[in-house]
Amino acid sequence: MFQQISDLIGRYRVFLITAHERLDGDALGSELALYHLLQRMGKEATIYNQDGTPENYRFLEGSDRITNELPALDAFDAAFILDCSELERVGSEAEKIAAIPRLVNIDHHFSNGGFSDTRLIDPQASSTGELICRLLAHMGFATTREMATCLYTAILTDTGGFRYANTGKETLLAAAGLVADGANPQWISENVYETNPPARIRLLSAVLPTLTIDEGGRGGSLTVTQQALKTAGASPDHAEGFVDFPRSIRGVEISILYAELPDKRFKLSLRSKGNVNVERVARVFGGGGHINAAACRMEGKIEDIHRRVLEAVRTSGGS
Ligand SMILES: [Mn+2]
Repeated sequence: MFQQISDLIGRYRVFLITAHERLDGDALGSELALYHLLQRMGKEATIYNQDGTPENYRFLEGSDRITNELPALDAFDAAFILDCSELERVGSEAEKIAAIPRLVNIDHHFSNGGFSDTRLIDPQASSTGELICRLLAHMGFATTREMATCLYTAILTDTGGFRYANTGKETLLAAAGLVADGANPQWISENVYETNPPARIRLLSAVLPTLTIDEGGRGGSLTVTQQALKTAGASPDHAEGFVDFPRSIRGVEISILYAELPDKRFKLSLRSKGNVNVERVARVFGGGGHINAAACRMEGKIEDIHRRVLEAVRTSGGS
């Protein structure tokens, strides 16, 4: 796998790099590390993402050169599709990107079915960033400080700050290698985790009083209303990650974030711990997702919605 990818990089010249919609640190860090590698090898590389780069990742070198407008695709020899288990994950331009003559998929999701001929897939890896580290080692290419910073960010964020079950010995060794190559853990963590805009914290303070704890302490929820957004001078993006607050409470296994949409409907984000399946709960209301993370949309008054969701948790959630 490594050799195939390294041969392909050697043989061709113009590369597209892309990743999934709703970007995270792994997607961006992996894209930018690969971008820096290709540039240093004298190749032409363009990063295209459907969605914009979240503010807290704009410290990564090269992030200002990412485009959100699909470039003319006939110029590309090959495309790297990073951190995607399916090609569709890149967003609405997936079909056009699929027409690039060679696709290379680097990914670590369990559900990856192998949509490209050339691929590097290992569900045991913590992150796509960790796989790029292995690729660099195989190619014998020195990791520069900027590449190390991007890859450390990828691994840091996909392991939830080295806390999740995917944090293993290999992960920590890879991270240690990146620190040796110039990544600064404290500076990176500060940029990723401690650069909240004040509006986000104002929104949090408006939202925390809506906390509910139900089902004998197993279920927790928060509600973001349009009014709260207005009061805090915040945008819906600022509530990203709020669903983790109820989930962080001792004993809570299912966490729900209700976000009111301008059309009065609610967008639900559901998270769970361990074997508790929130995908089945979301499916009851026409949504979907994974065992531990799912979403759906519902209409009605928040009290009624909450009651219906708890009922669904009782009948279809749980382990
Ligand atoms: Mn990832």
